[in-house]
Amino acid sequence: MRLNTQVEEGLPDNIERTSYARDRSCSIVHIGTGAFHKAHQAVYFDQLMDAGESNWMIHGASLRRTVAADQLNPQDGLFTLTIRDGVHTRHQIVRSVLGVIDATSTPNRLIEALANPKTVLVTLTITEKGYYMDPSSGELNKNDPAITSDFRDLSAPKTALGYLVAGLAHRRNLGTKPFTVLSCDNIPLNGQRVRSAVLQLARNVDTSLSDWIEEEVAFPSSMVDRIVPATTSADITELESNLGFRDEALVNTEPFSQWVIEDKFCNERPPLNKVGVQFTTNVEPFEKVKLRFLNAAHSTLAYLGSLAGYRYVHEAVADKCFSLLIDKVWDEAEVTLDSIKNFDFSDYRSELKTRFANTALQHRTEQIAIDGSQKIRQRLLNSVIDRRNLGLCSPAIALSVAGWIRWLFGKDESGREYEVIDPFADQLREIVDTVRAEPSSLVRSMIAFEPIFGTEFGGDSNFELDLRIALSEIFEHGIVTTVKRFVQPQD
Ligand code: CS2
Repeated sequence: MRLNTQVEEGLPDNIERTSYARDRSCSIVHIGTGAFHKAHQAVYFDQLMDAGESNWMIHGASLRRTVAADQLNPQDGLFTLTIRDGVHTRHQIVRSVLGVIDATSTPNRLIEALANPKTVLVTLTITEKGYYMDPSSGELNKNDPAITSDFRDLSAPKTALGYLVAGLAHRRNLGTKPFTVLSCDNIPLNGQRVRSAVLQLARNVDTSLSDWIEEEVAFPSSMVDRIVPATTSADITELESNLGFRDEALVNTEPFSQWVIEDKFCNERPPLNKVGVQFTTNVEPFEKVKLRFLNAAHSTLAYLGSLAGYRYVHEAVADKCFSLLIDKVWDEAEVTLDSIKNFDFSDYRSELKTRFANTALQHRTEQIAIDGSQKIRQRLLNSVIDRRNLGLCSPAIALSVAGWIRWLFGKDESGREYEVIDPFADQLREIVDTVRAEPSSLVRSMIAFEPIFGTEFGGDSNFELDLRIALSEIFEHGIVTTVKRFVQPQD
């Protein structure tokens, strides 16, 4: 029995769910209907409608794969959110997604939804690489085939950026107010970045369109936070045997959830403050804290932890030496952060440790390791740059970055091979294959890879030295001993 509206109506009361009538219109188009969206934005809008606000249903859309549509459409958009704190498990049916537009087969349907005057907000979770930007400079990668295709023709766009421009162009032609574009990805100043990319694409279509977008469209930045491990088939089977229905769109998450949004909308603003979302004039301090603490630690555990044989985040942080390493990475990051009113760094750090230790989440280190080239700049390298400006070096962060470089070898210390999933996998692999395990040349060649490192690290002999020391130690003694010696140098 597969979850759908009829099945949901017959579910016992102990399965939590909202009770508003779902036959209301959609004001939101969400591009990138994956697990994160389902466990985060979809839940906030579900609660918002349950709190009496109308018309905040979501049209999901996916651009690359049919999975989201295959999972959600036969279920009338319904899915179960399983929230695990390590002791208790709660199941909640989320009802705010109307269905998913499969743009791989029906691009026009997505353009129509974007052009529809009822759509007031377009949210995005397309992951870092979905923005086609150079991680170091934030510049649009105009040579990428998907972007060159969108530059040529926007009748069936290849990228989310292309869809935004196509949708906005229709609205302008029809005299319809534009929608707000709200990025929900882990990129610094995500609003400004998506705005600049959209303007570059639009300028190519027609400069009067880009002028209109520049004047009329709001691109607030936002900081999103909730840990959402990929769902496994075992999770789906377990839910079916516990609750009696099958849910192909199931997602698992933790109790924690946070969303901070820059208060800048050009069309109706959902009153999300009613359900715990914070609107602010400046998201940047929140973004930095999250990227440089939570995500920096995640990436550290992903590469070093996974290479050391830890499959899950909770296993890696249970290792005292890895936990101490995270403290050192955080100590280095903390001096680069602006203070936030009513926000205590040490409380946040200890809350993060508790979140990471959640054994019920089963958050795979290899899941976080994906697309490192798109992540390490904002999570790790930007702290190094800020510290250097303060006259400080960053040995703990260098060890974390060395873990990423070691990860690019595609084989761990026990000889197990794995795939390095990354848009730059081929180029990075070439660097690794050329210089192999010779730390000095390897570090120099990596630092010269401008899409990630920019030009800022070429003359930084301190960082280069720290990286070289860390890599040499890893090659000579292995990950576990290197981490141990780093956190307990006296041993
Ligand atoms: C993780 C994030 O996969 C990753 O790169 O670091 O998805 C992380 O779980 C979220 O940002 C938490 O909010």
